[in-house]
Amino acid sequence: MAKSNGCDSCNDITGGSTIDLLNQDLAKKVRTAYDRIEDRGMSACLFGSGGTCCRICNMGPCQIIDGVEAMVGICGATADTVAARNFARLVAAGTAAHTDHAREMVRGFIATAKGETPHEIKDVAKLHTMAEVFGIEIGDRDKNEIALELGERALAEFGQQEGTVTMLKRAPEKQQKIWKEKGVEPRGIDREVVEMMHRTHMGVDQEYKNIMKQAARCSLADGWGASMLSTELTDIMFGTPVPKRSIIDLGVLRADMVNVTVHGHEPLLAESLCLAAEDEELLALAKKAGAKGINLAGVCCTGNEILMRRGIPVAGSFIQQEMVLATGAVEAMVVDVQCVMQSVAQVVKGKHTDIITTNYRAKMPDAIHIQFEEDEAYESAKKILTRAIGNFKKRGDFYIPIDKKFDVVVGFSHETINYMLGGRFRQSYRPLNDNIINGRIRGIGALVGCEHYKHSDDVHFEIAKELIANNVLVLATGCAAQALGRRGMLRPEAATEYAGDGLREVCETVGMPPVLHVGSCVDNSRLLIALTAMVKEGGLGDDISELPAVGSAPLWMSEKAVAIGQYFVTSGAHVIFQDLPIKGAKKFTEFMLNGMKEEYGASWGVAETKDIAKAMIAAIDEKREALGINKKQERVLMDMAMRRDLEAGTSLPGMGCGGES
Ligand code: NFS
Ligand code: SF4
Repeated sequence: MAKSNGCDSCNDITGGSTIDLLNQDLAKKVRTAYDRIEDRGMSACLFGSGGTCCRICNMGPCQIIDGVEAMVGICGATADTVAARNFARLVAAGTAAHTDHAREMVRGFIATAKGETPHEIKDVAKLHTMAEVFGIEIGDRDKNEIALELGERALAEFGQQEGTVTMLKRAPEKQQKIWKEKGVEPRGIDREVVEMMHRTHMGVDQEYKNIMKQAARCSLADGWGASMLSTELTDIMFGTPVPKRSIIDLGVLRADMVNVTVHGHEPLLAESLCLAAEDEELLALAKKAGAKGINLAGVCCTGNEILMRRGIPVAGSFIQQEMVLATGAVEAMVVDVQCVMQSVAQVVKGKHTDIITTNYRAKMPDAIHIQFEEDEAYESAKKILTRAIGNFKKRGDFYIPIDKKFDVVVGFSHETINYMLGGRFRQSYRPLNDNIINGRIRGIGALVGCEHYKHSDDVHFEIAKELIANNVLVLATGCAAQALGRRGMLRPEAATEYAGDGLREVCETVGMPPVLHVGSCVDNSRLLIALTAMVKEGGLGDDISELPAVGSAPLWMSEKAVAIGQYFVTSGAHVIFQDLPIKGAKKFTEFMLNGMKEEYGASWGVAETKDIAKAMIAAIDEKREALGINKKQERVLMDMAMRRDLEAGTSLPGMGCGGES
């Protein structure tokens, strides 16, 4: 990490504790992605970043220059075709990642319903809601029986060949009509990924709009299919998130405990580790090794999953995964799938830390593998923790930053938002819609997705600051949410410090932060449900495209972020990224940035990070204008009835408890 001082990004890193760590000798020896970016010393290939490099057949690779006749592909493919194919393949890969994650969660759910895991069906109310969505009889049936039927129906959606994915019908009716008319309703989840890969094979679909039609269908199979199944069934099994206080910071590692970080995405293993970390036998073993106990901490989206549901602290986000290990204080980093850098196994060379892979799909050189079996979940978890405890005595020099920890309040599932804003006795989105209509809240801005080493770490913070100062309520997921947590934006106090008058008034009355942590990346499906609830509540138009709501993944890096962006656009929500690999193809770019609007009521947008907040606010104002609610209003104080309604939601179960465990 020698470059911690030279590079823009590192100078801004987060809450002070990363800088603090980087200044320690032991961390200076570690090479990170920042160093690798500097060492590469070359800028990205223009064809690759413009979307016009094709290597899908062996006559290529072909680098296409739009408008130059001699520079089409050997097969004659144009820039528009190639860029659309490449983009569509990003959507397919992102969808595949969410899909495979979701499939594992559904399989775990079925095993749980059969009593084969240490978990149980926790949220019976949500089980019943989902049973209704799937048309499953509830009556006085046992919860496990209903869950088993739901699980099997859900699993069948992956391989379904005809019909439509069930949860599409949760969308606003107008939205559903648009999808039907355009012929983009997903038939089955896996089918749409396979068809996307087929259509982008050499010599198949050669019309960029038609390619993007399948990309739209594929992305809906992610958002309203796989991701939504994953979120809902995981909630039923592990509990729907309610507000919890916790911490997101490197400093959550403990000097006197066995530190085990969970990194990846599928929370089945992490939940088992949470249970096993309280096992008497293991605690005795830890004590014998000289530790006070076992300290679990999250990284990336597994971190988000157990943060949201259990209040377990997060040690670091995507860009911090190497730094978490650079502390020298981690006995084991347990990884499963997605967003795990190959470098983590190199960072721990010469340290006592084990990198433990747990999923047969994702092995790493220089790591050890302990396969996680869901029917032996507890035993697998114990095996992993036993290994970590064995490492504690071998810990050498370490450094855990201790200052600048911000508390975070997390757990803003759709249900929590409903409850919190609607009040205990009248759960609804009415007060939210009313506050948008009366202008206290200007609109909704979703900040989602990854972090990126090529950009400064305060990008999310600066965007959120500008949004909330302009009374835009921010909903955050993924690593973006963690970045905001590190900067103190997930505290109720942030409303007083940063929010505009209207938003501040609402936040202070309810006691909520101006930036709500909604969950992991698969939990972007919660945003679809929240937006739908706003439409159904009335007063803000008939479909998602009329809502003053806009999304951005300012620092996207993974294909999953593109799949997410695509399903939001196809669902009617405008989405702004900092760049997209499309600019080498003129007609295709025009279609993505404008043409899609005619089809789905929303399009992609591109803006430099410093302009993203402005672009988001402009998009919100455009919707407010169209709804006729953009009048500049006098600030109206809430009347007593309204205040009572809002206050009814303040004392939530779980609020203020949880925390460091
Ligand atoms: Ni989302 Fe979450 Fe993070 Fe990006 Fe990776 S962990 S699934 S893909 S980097 S937000
Ligand atoms: Fe080149 Fe066409 Fe083959 Fe792509 S499909 S690599 S453009 S020949």
